[in-house]
Amino acid sequence: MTHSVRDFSVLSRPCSLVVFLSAVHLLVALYYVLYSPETLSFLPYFKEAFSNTGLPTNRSRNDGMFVTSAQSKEPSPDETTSLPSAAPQSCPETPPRLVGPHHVEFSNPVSLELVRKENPEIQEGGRWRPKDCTARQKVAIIIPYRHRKTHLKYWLYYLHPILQRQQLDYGVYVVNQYGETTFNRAKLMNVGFTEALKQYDYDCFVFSDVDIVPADDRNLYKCYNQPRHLSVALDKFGFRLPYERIFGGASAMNKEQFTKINGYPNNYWGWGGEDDDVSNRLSIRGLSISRPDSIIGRCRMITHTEDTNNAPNPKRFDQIKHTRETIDRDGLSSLQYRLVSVEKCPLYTNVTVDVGTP
Ligand code: UD2
Ligand code: MN
Repeated sequence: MTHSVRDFSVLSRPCSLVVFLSAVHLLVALYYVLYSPETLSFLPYFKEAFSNTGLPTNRSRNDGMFVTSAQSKEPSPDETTSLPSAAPQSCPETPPRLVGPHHVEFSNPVSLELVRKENPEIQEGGRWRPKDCTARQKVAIIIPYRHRKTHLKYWLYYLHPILQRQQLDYGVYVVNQYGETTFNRAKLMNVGFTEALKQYDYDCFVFSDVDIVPADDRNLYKCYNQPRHLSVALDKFGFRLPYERIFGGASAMNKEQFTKINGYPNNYWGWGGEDDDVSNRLSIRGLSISRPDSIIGRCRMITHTEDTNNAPNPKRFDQIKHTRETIDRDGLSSLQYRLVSVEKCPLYTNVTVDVGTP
């Protein structure tokens, strides 16, 4: 008996060491389970599951609701459940799978089914992010739109693969002007900025016409230290800038740059002038325009005739003379619109908005 007791005491030291090490192991494992990025990325869904009373919805409507920019709610965390969760390392500065110049043509029609088939990773609402690295920027692409379905299909067909190769965490927002009143491209941009921020915490905004497609994927659709003009060498203009201060077509501004200029003006109805007003806003606020060179900046524009209800704005020449007086009172600060619907289509988010009349 004494002998066996002595035996146990010989064992007790290694045993307690084993128990101690197991406890440490358990605690470390528990820590990783609770605080790993995967678990954290599930938390919002747990929260939603416990707080949700109805069915999950991918469509929000507020017919008849009048929205001002001041009412825009806090950016919500990404609510798109099937996107890959953030990877630990950030994506390389230069995306590795770019192809450089590529062929762009608008002769054979493309269908949305084809675009979906060729881009199986795009999530509803036109959202995508890389799965093997964390994108350097969260980019909302804002497209002013009305009655240009054929152009939109080409745009989606060419741009989705390019934006994926550029490793951006991006979403496509088609801002569709409701009704048949005079078109207001600039106001649609302000609505796109405001509505995209309600969906996700974007830090960069690319504003692009629906008919412009880059012909070189090294032309990164992201933001830079200065506002970026992207469509610098358009076929329409003989592959060069028609004038130095041009900022129309496709351009990118981060949140800070865009709010610094108070966004786009809301009072340019019909064709023209609004892009030059933004260019004035940039120089008034001490910002300059950055651009890729004319090789990387090659773009194609789909040729088209004048749209109905978008005749040249006769007031534009006078308006662009007065940007200095209007910049503070006309823009994001005075934005008012009636949101008709926000619909998450498979390849883009369709924001339909009543912007009113002149
Ligand atoms: C030039 C500018 C453009 C804008 C416009 C004057 C370039 C390369 N482009 O383009 O940025 O400043 O002049 O407003 O400098 N849209 C519709 N439906 C309509 C009308 C317009 O969807 O009924 C949208 C669409 O995205 C279109 C954009 O507005 O691409 C600009 O209109 P545009 O294509 O008629 O103007 P454009 O080509 O002269
Ligand atoms: Mn055009």
